[in-house]
Amino acid sequence: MAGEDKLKLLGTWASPWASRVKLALHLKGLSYENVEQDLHHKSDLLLTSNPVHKKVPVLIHNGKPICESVVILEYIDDAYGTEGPVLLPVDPYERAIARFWVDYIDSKLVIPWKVAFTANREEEKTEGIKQMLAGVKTLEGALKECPNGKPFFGGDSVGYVDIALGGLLAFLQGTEELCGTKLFDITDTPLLIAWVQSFIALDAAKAALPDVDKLVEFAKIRRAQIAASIKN
Ligand SMILES: N[C@@H](CCC(=O)N[C@@H](CS)C(=O)NCC(=O)O)C(=O)O
Repeated sequence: MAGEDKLKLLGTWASPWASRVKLALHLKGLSYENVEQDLHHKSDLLLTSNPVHKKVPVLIHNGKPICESVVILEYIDDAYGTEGPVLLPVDPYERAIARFWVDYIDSKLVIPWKVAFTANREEEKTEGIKQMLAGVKTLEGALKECPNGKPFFGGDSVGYVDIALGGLLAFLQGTEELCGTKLFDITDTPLLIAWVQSFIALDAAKAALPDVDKLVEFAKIRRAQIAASIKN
């Protein structure tokens, strides 16, 4: 894959889904061009690369676009299997289990997170947080099932589930700050607390994840914009 191999990422700094892709690229040690997108004025490159959803992230590999963060993660693993760590388990059953948990993260954590992170109404925020706390507790159970107390869902090293959750990490921490609720708690989720510490210590996480304070400021502005658009 060396030589003329070219990777271009269309993303935004405040996208948890783009963060997933960045994490995978850094973990694999792949160099890429990061092309920051303005989602209020979508570029022709974004519109032609993702004509169906018109969303980031899009990974363009030698001119060919791949869309949807989890599809991109699997593509990176398929296309660069021999470079860096393998993200998805090799065993078909283990692969299926990893895919199950990524789907769980996207449906049971991401959807209520969007509500909690952007809602202006207190009841909406509370409901979003309640659902997230339930989701986080279930993930704690999943981590407990991992053999021999390994630090990551992927075992000794970071895998597909870790990247899917890790891409959200700064956003979950920002939500804790914005909503004044601890999502990861030493009593209820001690394994996830340890997971967070192991994850943020990774060079890939340092390179790929956005600054939490910057995200919180960004979310406050977004909330104000949403509130103003509801009033008008
Ligand atoms: N399911 C998609 C979600 C991507 C997504 O929602 N991207 C947002 C940015 S965080 C976006 O591009 N929004 C622009 C829009 O909705 O017009 C994935 O996993 O890649």
